Amino acid sequence: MDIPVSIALIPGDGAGGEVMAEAIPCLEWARSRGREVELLPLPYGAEHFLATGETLSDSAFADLRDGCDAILFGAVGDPRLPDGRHAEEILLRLRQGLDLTVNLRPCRALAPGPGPALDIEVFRENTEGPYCLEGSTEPGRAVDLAIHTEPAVRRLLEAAFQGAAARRRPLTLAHKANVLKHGHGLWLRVFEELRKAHPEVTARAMHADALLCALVQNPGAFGVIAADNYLGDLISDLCAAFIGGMGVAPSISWAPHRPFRCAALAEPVHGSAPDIAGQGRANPVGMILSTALLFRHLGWEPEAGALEVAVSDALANGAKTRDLGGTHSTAAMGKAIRDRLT
Ligand code: GGG
Repeated sequence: MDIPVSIALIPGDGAGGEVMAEAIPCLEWARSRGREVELLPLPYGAEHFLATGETLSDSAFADLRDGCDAILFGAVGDPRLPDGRHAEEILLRLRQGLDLTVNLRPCRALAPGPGPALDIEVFRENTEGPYCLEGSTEPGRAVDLAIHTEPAVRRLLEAAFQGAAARRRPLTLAHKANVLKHGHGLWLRVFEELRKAHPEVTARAMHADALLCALVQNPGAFGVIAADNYLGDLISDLCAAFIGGMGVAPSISWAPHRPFRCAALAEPVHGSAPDIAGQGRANPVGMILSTALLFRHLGWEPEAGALEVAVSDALANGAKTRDLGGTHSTAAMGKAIRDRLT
């Protein structure tokens, strides 16, 4: 018998809980097909912090790091906690503490449409850049440090080159090395080295501003885009708009060098959406497609593909939440997708 895969479930805040409720039956469906999986629901988020004072304690982090194989995450962010500290101490700590360098945000047309089929994968570095949380606020002056280290840059770019080679897609590096000479200079140097080592990949580097302009004008011309944490965040959010918005955009982060047992975290791109949370209006597609990415990461390709087909088929047959112009509730959308799983 296989050793069960242990997956921690952290719904987090707001709409995170509602979309997680639609992902859990997909995990149970995989189990019903013989996948050995153990689910570990965990309470971390605003409600837990307000009740206990705990965001993610050192021992809770260590339990996750050493005791599970992957995390399925909803969203963090709560208007009652406007400084966002709990979000940093939970989500950024998991991304950085588990060294989840590679954040993949695929962006594919979900249902057939009139235009050219969109098929972009953004590889975003996930632990460094200006999101390293180092800086200061002084009277009249504020500093956010952006740190880029060669091992993380190299891991991200290696993954992007491998992704581009596997899917025979062109690779574009987004950078601003004309201004950010040190950090993005490092990105350009490593990119150039890997470009020579991967002659099978058509690869080019572009200034991010020119790239964004070209992306809006002709998204079909792009395949894989690699970027640092900040640019990757923004570029992938723009890409999400091409396929229906943040509600449908999935992501998975992983540590290719596997420093710990827990080496992956899948989550929708969207946040906790406090404006619609608790109303059954959140779109579960981003969360369910993130679950599919997790299945693929675990080597469960048949289940990953079936889930993606079920989402496309549900959308193509008119099942849509309000953000896509439909009337389905979160639960009805989740059911429409699950009904297509055999
Ligand atoms: N699943 C991604 C996530 O939770 N990101 C955090 C975030 O964007 N929080 C802001 C918010 O929820 O408004």
